[in-house]
Amino acid sequence: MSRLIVVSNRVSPPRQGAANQGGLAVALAAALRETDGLWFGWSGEETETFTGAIDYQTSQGVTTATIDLEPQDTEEYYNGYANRTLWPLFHYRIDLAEYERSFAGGYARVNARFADTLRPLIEPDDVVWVHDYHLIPLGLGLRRRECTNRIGFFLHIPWPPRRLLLTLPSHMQLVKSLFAYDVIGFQSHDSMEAFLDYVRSELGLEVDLQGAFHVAGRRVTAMVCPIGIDARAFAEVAQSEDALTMQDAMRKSADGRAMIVGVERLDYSKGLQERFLGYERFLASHPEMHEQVFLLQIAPPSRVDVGSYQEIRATLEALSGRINGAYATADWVPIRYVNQGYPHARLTGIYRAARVGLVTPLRDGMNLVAKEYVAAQDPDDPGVLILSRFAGAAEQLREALLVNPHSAEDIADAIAAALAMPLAERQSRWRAMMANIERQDVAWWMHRFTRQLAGGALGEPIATF
Ligand code: GDG
Repeated sequence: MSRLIVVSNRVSPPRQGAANQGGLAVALAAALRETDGLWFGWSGEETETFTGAIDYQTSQGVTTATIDLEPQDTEEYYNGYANRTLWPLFHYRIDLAEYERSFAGGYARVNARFADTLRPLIEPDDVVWVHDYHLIPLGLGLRRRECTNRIGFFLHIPWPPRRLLLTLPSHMQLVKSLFAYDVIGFQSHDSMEAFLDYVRSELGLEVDLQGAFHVAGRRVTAMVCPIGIDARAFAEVAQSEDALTMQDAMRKSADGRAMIVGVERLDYSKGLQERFLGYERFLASHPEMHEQVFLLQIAPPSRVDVGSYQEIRATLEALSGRINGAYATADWVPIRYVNQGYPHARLTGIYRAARVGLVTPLRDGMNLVAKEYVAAQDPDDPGVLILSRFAGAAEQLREALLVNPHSAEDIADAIAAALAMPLAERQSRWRAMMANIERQDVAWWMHRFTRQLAGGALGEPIATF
């Protein structure tokens, strides 16, 4: 088996007390351990002048190699091109996308720094797996440094429609740089089709039935590879003491009222504003449900240096204040809006105590919260998942109540339907979703991608299409 080198903007080495670890980090750590591999990325630290010095650390059998970046890199590459240009554009928000040459320059510079530092670490039989929108040109950078290894790329966020991508000044350069990879993985058919549409329409390339095309004498394969969670570990944590204590505390605090839960980083792509408006509509059209229900929205702040994130925070504060002001009574607050994060096990207990999981991103590559909510449920008395049809997860979780997150009425109707859903229907929907989540878990995702990257067959098709 070849040695695996994983490259991502940030690395998350395994920590003591794996309960707090994300499923992705755990799955990658397993593969890295198995192949004696390496995880390469930015340390998250700044240095005045870039040196390319590599900090190696080994923790629980996984070796990480990280580099520090300059403050200007952080500003132009990370806060700039990654989070002010590509993130909004790829989430269909060209109104928020900032096209600055300095950002594009910083992105190219940091990707070249990654390539310079990483290249000497790659040995002839290694397989390299690059992650996410921060590092799209890295594969090309490695090829230019005479790297002939198998190199794959996985995009965690959506790929935007061609007509939106055309607004990016250097769109063609960005797309062509992807052709340096042997395999390009997407979360959903929707994303892969958008990418292939560009490849066909803008570049006139022919794509075969396997999603492969030939360019400059090389074969490039696009594939759908939806990421999953560590479903078994998640269900176990959901029954841990910490989780059950939290579930119990939430039940007591709910005092007989049905809890609806939302959990996400505070990000405009997650549709929080639209969700609050949908819930407000539900309250307006269902006076009989007042004091019977409440929404717990957990939204830890993220990317606080970016202006659009400060704005969405202010908007949500105003909106939750307005809704609570209009509907609250002496002993009932309709929205509990919380800006802090919770440890993993306690979060799982919160999912389990919630009658409804409300997951309504306007666009999302996959959305793991939807899968986590389902995996945490009590099989005998499961809650109902309301899911945006614009999350990648909607291609797999067909038995959720699928909604258009832009429609307040759609959200309001789905909340009413979820709260009224009979036990037998909740159970049968839950079983179907859970079967999918267990089968196509994070290990399945990793093997599907690495098998394709190693040149093997794709294995079982993706279920429920
Ligand atoms: C990107 C793509 C894709 C959140 N609050 C707390 C907490 N979380 C955890 C959740 C979940 C994770 O963060 C969020 O994952 P998502 O998938 O929902 O969203 P992004 O962060 O936007 O991730 C996305 C993903 O990459 C993977 O490919 O699915 O589409 O945008 O695991 O549980 N965890 C804890 N406390 C919190 O308060 N412990």
